[in-house]
Amino acid sequence: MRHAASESELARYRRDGYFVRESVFAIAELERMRASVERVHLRVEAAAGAAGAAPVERIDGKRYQDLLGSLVKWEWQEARADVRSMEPFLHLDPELDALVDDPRLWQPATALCDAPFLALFTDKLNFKRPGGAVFPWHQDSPYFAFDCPHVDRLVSLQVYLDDATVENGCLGMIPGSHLHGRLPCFEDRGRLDRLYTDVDRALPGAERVPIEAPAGSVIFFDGDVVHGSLGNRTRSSRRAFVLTYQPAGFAQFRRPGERRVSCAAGSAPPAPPTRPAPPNA
Ligand SMILES: O=C(O)CCC(=O)C(=O)O
Repeated sequence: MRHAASESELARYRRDGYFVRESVFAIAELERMRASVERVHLRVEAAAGAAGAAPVERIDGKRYQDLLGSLVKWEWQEARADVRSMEPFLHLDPELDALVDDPRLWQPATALCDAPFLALFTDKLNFKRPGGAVFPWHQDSPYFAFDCPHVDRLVSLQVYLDDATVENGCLGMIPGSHLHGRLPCFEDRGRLDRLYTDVDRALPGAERVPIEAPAGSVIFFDGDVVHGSLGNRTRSSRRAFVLTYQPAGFAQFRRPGERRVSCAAGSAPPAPPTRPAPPNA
């Protein structure tokens, strides 16, 4: 498999809980993806304004809404009509959906999931518009564990659609935090805010590494690694999407049925090696 994770990437994943591949997607591909995600944003805005739209629900003071088969989280500031994130989103655009089958994304994940064939677990689109709020430190596994008995076999990846810097709120990681399993959260903080990791208590003095990387870079990460991001202090968006893979044979998290990764000819995992015959057979 041409795009499989290398030994050094696997070692880094085991040690730090993540590794980064820079500039996996070319500019022309990114332009198409950006256009697609902006079309999705426009559709969500239109759906929110349509008669009969599902009501906005407030959880821990933040706005959530079920629109177009997606759980939409609006930007935290009350006056903003920007989507902060939405899960899932691939069902709204066939070109984006085809990314699930892109060998540059699924092939590195096979060894990380310890499975030769994969399916999609969930997909999420994050728009971090100018002024967009922080994403507090958290692990994904406590959230996935609500509806997944094999949470330790999930692997996520984030694709940057724009150059990501500290100023525009790139993803940040706490290397090695996955080795501690599920970490203490803020149990006194509401329904969803309680899922954020209490880093100062759980990992005092831990190093927090900003993942600055060009658009088109991909970060592969473990569900237990603590990650988050700062607010966007620039005048342009920092958009990204996250895919989470699982071994084949399981249904999706927030969509019905299995979405199996399709291995196109030439990109399928190799057949297991045939054992040499014993010398005197
Ligand atoms: O993109 C970000 O700012 C953080 C995203 C994230 O951690 C998540 O969606 O769980």
